[in-house]
Amino acid sequence: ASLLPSRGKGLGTTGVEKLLNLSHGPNKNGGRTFYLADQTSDIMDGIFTYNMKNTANQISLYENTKASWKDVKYNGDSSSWEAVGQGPGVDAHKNSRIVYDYFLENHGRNSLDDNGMAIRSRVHYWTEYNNAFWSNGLAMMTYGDGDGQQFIPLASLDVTAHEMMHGITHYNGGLRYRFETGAINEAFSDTFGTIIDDRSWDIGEDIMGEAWLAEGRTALRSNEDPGKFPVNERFWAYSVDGEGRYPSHMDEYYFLPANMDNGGVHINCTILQHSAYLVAEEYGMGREVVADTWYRSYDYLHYDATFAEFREAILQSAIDLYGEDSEEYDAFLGAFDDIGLYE
Ligand code: ASN
Ligand code: ZN
Repeated sequence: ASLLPSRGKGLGTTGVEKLLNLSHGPNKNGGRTFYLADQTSDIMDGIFTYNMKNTANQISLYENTKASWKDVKYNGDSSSWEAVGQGPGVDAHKNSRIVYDYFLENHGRNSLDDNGMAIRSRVHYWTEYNNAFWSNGLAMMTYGDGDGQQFIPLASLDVTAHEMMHGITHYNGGLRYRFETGAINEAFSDTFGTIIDDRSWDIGEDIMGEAWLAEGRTALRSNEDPGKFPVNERFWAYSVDGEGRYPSHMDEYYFLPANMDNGGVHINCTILQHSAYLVAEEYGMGREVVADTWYRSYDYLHYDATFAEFREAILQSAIDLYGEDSEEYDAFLGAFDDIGLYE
């Protein structure tokens, strides 16, 4: 029997109540089962969230059923999803819809591929898993629950937007996940993550675990002041001053080998996203100017783009949108000077 749409509500990981778009259908006990399946948009295929039940392989979860894993959405016995363990599902499901709506309303983009593709997320991945990721091959997002020390469940709005942006980058031609190009890829994800979750310019303020909070790590990365947080200790020796802080200027670029964070993709990205912060706040152009210009710059990038080519792509996009004599163009130019990125 096909499922019917319904509304529900739930509590996210940090205890915030959220309205949800669900589906429901009859179950074999004569009652109803509710699913994290949002099929309320007639121009896209739907938003579906899956429960990995702390395993790493969803196929094995359903091998005794006739269903393909894609058919087995996260289910609950009520339209109210308020149990503690349901928080990651609630967050991933709701935040996917917020990010989908953001791109549709602000950039006229219909889902990750701009063709209405289904948005799928898996939560409760593995055990104590301290990460979240987008997979090009699976074409979906995956979220761990964290180990409680470094991270708590990772499906916050900024992280969800970050991961979905990896999907958008992929369907826009991709940016090879290595060295400078990979750092551009990461900078797109962090910049849109913080623009869509507009409470701050930090990434990950809702996912930090006890031990890291106790060390003053109130977020994972900052666009405003990258140096306020440390990079992974393994990379400290590669920092110019040995102090292992995230960089905000080309003079602080980390020259890491390919087998260390793909050449520093999650480190050197903060140089570029700091320029986004500067344009929005110090030059006073606001988040929308940054978002529109960065989004347009995909048109000028290619799979192996360098930082210098990224700079050109942004400046050309600013000319397209605002003209060469505009304060917006001057702001991007000034911010690139500020981070030491020249042609
Ligand atoms: N959280 C990381 C990211 O989205 C995972 C990874 O390194 N692929 O970039
Ligand atoms: Zn990323």
